[in-house]
Amino acid sequence: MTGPLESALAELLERFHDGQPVALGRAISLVENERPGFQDFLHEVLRVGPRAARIGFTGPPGAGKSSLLSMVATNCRTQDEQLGVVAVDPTSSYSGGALLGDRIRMSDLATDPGIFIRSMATRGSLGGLATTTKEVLDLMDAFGFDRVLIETVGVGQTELEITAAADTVIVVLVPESGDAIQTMKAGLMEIADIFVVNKADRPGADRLVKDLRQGLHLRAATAIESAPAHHGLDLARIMRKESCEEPRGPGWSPPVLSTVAQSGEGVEDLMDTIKAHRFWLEESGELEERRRGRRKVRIQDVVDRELRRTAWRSDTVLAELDQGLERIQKRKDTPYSVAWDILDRLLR
Ligand SMILES: Nc1nc2c(ncn2[C@@H]2O[C@H](COP(=O)(O)OP(=O)(O)OP(=O)(O)O)[C@@H](O)[C@H]2O)c(=O)[nH]1
Ligand SMILES: [Mg+2]
Repeated sequence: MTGPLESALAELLERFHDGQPVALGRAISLVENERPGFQDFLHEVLRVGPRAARIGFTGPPGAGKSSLLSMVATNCRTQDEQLGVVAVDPTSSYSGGALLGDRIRMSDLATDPGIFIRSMATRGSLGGLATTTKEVLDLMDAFGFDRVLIETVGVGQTELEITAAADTVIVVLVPESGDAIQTMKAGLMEIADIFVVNKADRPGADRLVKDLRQGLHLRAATAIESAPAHHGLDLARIMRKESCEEPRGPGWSPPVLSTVAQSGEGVEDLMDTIKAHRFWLEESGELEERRRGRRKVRIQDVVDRELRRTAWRSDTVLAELDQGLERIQKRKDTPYSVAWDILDRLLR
């Protein structure tokens, strides 16, 4: 681990630093498939950055995440920004281009050489997949895009975790996706920096906007009231953020916008809000704090992954597991005692 790169990877790294999209594509495959040396490669890549503004779009299926992302991307392209786009599909077993013209309505973007689009499936397997996706985001970031846009369907823990890899999280809701209470229950309230009620051309949109605003108000009030009892530190942070004398500036309360992604209505407002949030992130120190939090999680993730790998690829451990099963059968052991023996050997 973290030794010198093997020559093929060193060459790939050179082309990656050179800004060749083909090299980025290869690097992503290397990481996605966890091929030998992928972590050494990431180690080299992460020596710089992060630099890109990362914007995540999440929300229920069909809310218009892709449509909105396309609008935002098109808008950024008029400023001549270079963009990376990652679309995460939690249900599909396909990966790569298979998703593109199909579920993800971004075909207009796909032909623009200033945009690099990658679709990934999370395949629903256990563990590690969110980490891989976040590593792909790091690759996109390090490649030098001005912005990296991420789309995930907000359905589960993995997707929320991936969303946390964005600096600005946009939660896209629609009148059909249920009321504000459901949104709170789904954990979307906690992660949103900006709420967008899309499909504002349909009935019920105004109502949802109103309810969301009310819900956010209530939540903010309760957070401050209940903070001293359980979260002394959090309260200190909130107070500090709200004090005018502090250099860190005031906190951010998620605005609720409405859009019609198809026609582009409200997209300009959204762009302004994204910029305002970026400004706040940088000025308040929150950006650095979020990045620090992400680094911590990454260290933990890599340790977890390596422990798992080391364990289940070791012949000794596998033999011990087999012998343990025999002993359990003879009532001399339990799964716990066998597990402890294995851990003992690993960590010795
Ligand atoms: N009426 C109306 N339809 C919209 C609007 N925005 C998107 N749609 C339509 O809603 C459907 C879903 O849009 P997508 O952008 O694919 O939604 P998504 O959230 O990316 O969907 P998944 O990735 O499949 O979860 C498409 O048929 C869009 O044309 C809108 O503002 N109003
Ligand atoms: Mg989509």
